[in-house]
Amino acid sequence: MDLLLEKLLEAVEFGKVDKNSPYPPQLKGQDGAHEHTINAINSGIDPKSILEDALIPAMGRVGKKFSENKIFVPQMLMAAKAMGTSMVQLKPFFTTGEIKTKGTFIIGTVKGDLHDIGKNLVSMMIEGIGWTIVDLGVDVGSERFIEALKNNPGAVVGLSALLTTTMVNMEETVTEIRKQLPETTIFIGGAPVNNDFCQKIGADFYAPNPQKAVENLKSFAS
Ligand code: B12
Repeated sequence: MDLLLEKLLEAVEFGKVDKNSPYPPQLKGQDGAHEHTINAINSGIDPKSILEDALIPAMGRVGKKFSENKIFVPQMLMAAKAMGTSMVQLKPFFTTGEIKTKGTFIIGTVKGDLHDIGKNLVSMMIEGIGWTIVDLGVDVGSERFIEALKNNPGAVVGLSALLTTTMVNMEETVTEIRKQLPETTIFIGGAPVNNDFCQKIGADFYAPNPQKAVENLKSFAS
């Protein structure tokens, strides 16, 4: 792998946000995710490769260490912060798509769940193919999804869940949307969900990553 990407992966994995950030002590004074991302972009590395070969694997490593009790929530938060710093630099590359909007995509992380990195990535990519994004944020209950759908007739909605314990809230949200606005097209995503779950709860599309979501959206909306 390119050395710049390796350095970026390490910075995100260990939660080194930028050069001035004192955390983690072993990387004090060294460049962080901010600088490595800018260097990678300036050296011509494809932003898609920055995302797929450095940032996403870094979060994968963080998750593995967390599940093995090798790190704890504060370290996970610092890694998320470092990833967010990189994403700020990458966003312009994923959102320079067509100017004319193709439709409105409402997105949120379901009630009880505070994870938003995946949701933000999906938003960025969908915005990049010309859709208007209404981002409801995290910990979003069914009533807020429904309110947003009523305010944006015909919009597509995307639900994200990262915890097995919040999958039930995703199901509840889909059920409520089906009751009140049965024609709505519903996308779901997030690490613990899959196609079987999508069918079981009556959502329309499951996508394991933003690329698949974009493909589904293009085929469905064309
Ligand atoms: C970073 C992180 C955190 C950060 C979140 C910061 C933030 N701003 O998001 C913090 C520290 C806050 C956190 C907290 C917790 N976390 Co956490 N977290 C993670 C971690 C390491 C990475 C998640 C991530 O961002 N992945 C990278 C992104 C890019 O991937 P993604 O989210 O899966 O999204 C992709 C796809 O799923 C898909 N997608 C996602 N959403 C959507 C939506 C749509 C519509 C579509 C189409 C696609 C799609 O596209 C995305 C891009 O490819 C994961 C481990 C892991 N590897 O997943 C644990 C993990 C999810 N967390 C876990 C846990 C247990 C917790 C806590 C309960 C810990 C605690 N004891 O407090 C709390 C819960 C807080 C809450 N109420 O939500 C567990 C969940 C276990 C489970 N199965 O339920 C995991 C799996 C870690 C582990 N191995 O145990 N966490």
